[in-house]
Amino acid sequence: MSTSSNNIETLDGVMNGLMSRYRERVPDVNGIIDAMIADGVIASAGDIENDHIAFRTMGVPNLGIASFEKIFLHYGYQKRDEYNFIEKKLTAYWFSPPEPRFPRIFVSELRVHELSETAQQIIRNYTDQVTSDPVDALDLDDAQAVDAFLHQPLWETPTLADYQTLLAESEYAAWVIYNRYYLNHFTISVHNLKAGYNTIGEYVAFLEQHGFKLNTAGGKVKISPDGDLRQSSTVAQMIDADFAGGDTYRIAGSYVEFAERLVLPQFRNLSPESVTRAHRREGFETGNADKIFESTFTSQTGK
Ligand code: OOG
Ligand code: NI
Repeated sequence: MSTSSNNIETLDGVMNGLMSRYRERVPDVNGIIDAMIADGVIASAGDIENDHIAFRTMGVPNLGIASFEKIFLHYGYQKRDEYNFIEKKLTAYWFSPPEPRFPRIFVSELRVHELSETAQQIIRNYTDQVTSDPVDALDLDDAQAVDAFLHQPLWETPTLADYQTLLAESEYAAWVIYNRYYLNHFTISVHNLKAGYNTIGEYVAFLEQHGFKLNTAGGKVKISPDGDLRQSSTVAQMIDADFAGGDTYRIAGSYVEFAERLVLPQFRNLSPESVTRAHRREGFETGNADKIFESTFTSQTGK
């Protein structure tokens, strides 16, 4: 039994757990926060608006978006638009939050059945260990249980050979087989920062002055065709991964994203103080996202 106010409390707990593991895994997060504090952009991390967070999933029975989404639908998130990435063989949706203080969520899924037989077999070797939807067995009203679930192995630790075979065919597949439901990125809302930092161009200049390495796929700033959603991201940070059989290898972990959502044309006459999230460009953009995925790809991490 749960009331919606309980759900919001549980969601707070789940988000805090996700963000604390993410900050440990991705040193750029604290690095960027510290640089913003040093430059007087914010007083503390709490001043940052989190535009969205993102997760990656394997599209196989009992897993994928159909399983994963049950967690956040339970807390009042609503499923919104679908996006298709033909070459990367991915499907994604975004979910709008129950209250504007929570981030949007972007969840993608690998269409495993479109991969080669070899890659499918490798993936199924691991994911077939999941014989029922694990979210159905989870007490979604228990924030600690959900936090543990999001950071626990869903299948056996892969071998380095399997990781490398997957990497050669689908970098996304390799990322998920090792990193599972670890937070892929959080996103700093740039448009609500102080003047001088509140456009993506100015913000990217600030990041580069401080030495952060940016994803250059499709250019450092990805711009939607309507011009109103502008995104940049860091290159994923490398982690020392322990593989089955004792091999260790440096692989891509998670990254940080930056988004500027412009005020929609019909609201551009509003005074700046009266502009809210509802007046700005919503959702995501396939062309932008396609390049942001590459933040974890060797073409970017190996630069
Ligand atoms: C997600 C890439 C897309 C966005 O904001 O469009 C994305 C991922 O790398 O899993 O984050
Ligand atoms: Ni994103």
